[in-house]
Amino acid sequence: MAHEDDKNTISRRQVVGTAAIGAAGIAGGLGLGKAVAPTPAAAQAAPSGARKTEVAPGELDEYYVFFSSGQTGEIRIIGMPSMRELMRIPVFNRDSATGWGQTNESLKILAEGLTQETRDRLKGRLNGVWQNGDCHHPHMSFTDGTYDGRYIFINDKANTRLGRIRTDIMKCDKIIELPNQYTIHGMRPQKYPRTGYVFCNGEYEVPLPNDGKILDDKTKYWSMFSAVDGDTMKIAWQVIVDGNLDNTDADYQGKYAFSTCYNSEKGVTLTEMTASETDWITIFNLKRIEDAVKKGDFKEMNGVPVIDGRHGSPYTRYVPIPNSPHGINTAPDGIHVVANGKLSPTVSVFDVRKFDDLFDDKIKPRDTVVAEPELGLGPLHTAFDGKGNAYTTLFLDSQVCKWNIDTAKRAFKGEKVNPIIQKLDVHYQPGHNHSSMGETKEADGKWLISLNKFSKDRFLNVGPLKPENDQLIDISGDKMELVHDGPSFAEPHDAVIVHRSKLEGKITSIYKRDDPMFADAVKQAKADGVTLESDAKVIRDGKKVRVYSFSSAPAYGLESFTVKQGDEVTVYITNIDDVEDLTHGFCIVNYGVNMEIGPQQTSSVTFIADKPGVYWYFCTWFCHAMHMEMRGRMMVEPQNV
Ligand code: RUQ
Ligand code: CUA
Repeated sequence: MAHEDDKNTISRRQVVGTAAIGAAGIAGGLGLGKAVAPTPAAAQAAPSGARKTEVAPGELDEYYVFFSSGQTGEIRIIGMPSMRELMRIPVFNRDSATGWGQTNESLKILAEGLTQETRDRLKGRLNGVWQNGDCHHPHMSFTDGTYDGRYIFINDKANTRLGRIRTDIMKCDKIIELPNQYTIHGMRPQKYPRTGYVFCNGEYEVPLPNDGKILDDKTKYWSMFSAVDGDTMKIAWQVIVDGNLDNTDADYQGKYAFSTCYNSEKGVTLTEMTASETDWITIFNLKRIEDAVKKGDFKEMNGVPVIDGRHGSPYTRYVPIPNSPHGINTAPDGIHVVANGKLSPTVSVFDVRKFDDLFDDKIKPRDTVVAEPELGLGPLHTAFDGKGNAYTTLFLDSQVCKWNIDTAKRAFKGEKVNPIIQKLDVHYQPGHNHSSMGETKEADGKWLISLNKFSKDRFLNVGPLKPENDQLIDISGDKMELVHDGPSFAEPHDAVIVHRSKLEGKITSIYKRDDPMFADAVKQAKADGVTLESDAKVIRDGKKVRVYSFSSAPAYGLESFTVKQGDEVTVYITNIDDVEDLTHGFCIVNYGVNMEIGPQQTSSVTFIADKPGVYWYFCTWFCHAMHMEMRGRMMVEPQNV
């Protein structure tokens, strides 16, 4: 097979180096137990840095940072450079404050994109929706190579879902579960001409269909690459690949997407997965795949056109690179793509312009590699400053390495030059990093965040579970300078840094009454002859009771309502306050109910009135001097009265 031959063209130096690192890394448990001690000089960079991060009271930050939150399942918005947390957006989690995962509006979003199979599995339990998620990669939608301020996308590795956040209200509005795939790890939106596709990597290999008929025969396990239409949030097509898929990125030409593979062996144990000295990146030819869908060169699986992209197919190419690559990042120059070696101390730099020739079989896969600098131990992700420099996290070395792409290319051709410019200690063990506007063609070279997996001694001790440490680094000068330590709860994997100009004028403070988020409530009210903004009444429909109320600080439209034990009660509250920052809540004591109702929003929740008695409901958002008095009674009559 073609790729076998290509492996031999990787230089012996790299292979030997890779072997040593791979063995040492695994033997040392990937070095987790032994953090490299920080150099005191680097650790003491804070005083001069503190002023750079200062955003005076009342002043606004220059950037929005959208952080994923790993197994917490939400998105967090942080202002930069102050690193103040501004908001949390629940997506795959259940949220006590906002009622996400409990209100009818959020349950609809959480449930409607699930596959029929999952919906059947969840019928009658867990509110019909998954309660957990694992968010890794938040990314904004693009137009013409830069952020367009429409959406934020986020993957759920745990339950194979893709979520979308509307930036006008900063709430999740769509979630889709991908069929034929188990996990979404790498996720990136198409950069050009626009998003367009959102690419989703299936990391774990499984038998397809995964119905229990094949269990332990790993030769029949496959990974899937998926393209979701970011506008409709429907799946467009999938590609079956050899090996597995870790991280992914797209080009600035709209022609290719590419993913790293760390398990080309298709092993199922650590030893098997790391057996080979080389793995590969997989390149996807979007035009050819679209043509195949049109021509019908696919198999339909669960309603999705699935294309065969294994070795020998016209739709993909596999480029062998050293051991178990992880992150893959396209440079803002639109030309270079960096795959990060993880178990190899190298990163591999590709020239996307060569991919055309590769697909036309005019060159060999390894001919697309234009540099392969050795940077240090455990390279995981690379960010860019738009000035030709790259910043790679070194997990095992606990450092960020700044290096020059052009110098690396010259060194690859044999010139005696050193691409490495500076190594900065970070604390400790960085995974992702991200530079300001760095994944767009408008990378501005001002800031870098290093998302460190371990904080150890950097903060007051809070017990066995420590925060992570997201460190802010000033990269505007010749030297990187560490300026801020930022603790964070489980477990931001990644973040994107968006200049505030990309969102200016796009974010609203007051809901529009025709917002699709609560269109169902509006429809139901209309059917019931109720005006949500002014009516306060109870409508009985057999054992179903619909309670319509509004809220206006500091009172609810209904001072009390009465239902019968066993009724299925739906409460609709419309916040008629038309004032910025005047959110109300609705919580029923000992009924486990709470929700957020923003200005001009309608929220609803459904529950069974299972216990008779008097239950006060109250407002949970401090809205008025008489917020404490903003309450009323739900009276539940016993069944046999
Ligand atoms: S991965 S630490 Cu889930 Cu983005 Cu690299
Ligand atoms: Cu309304 Cu507090």
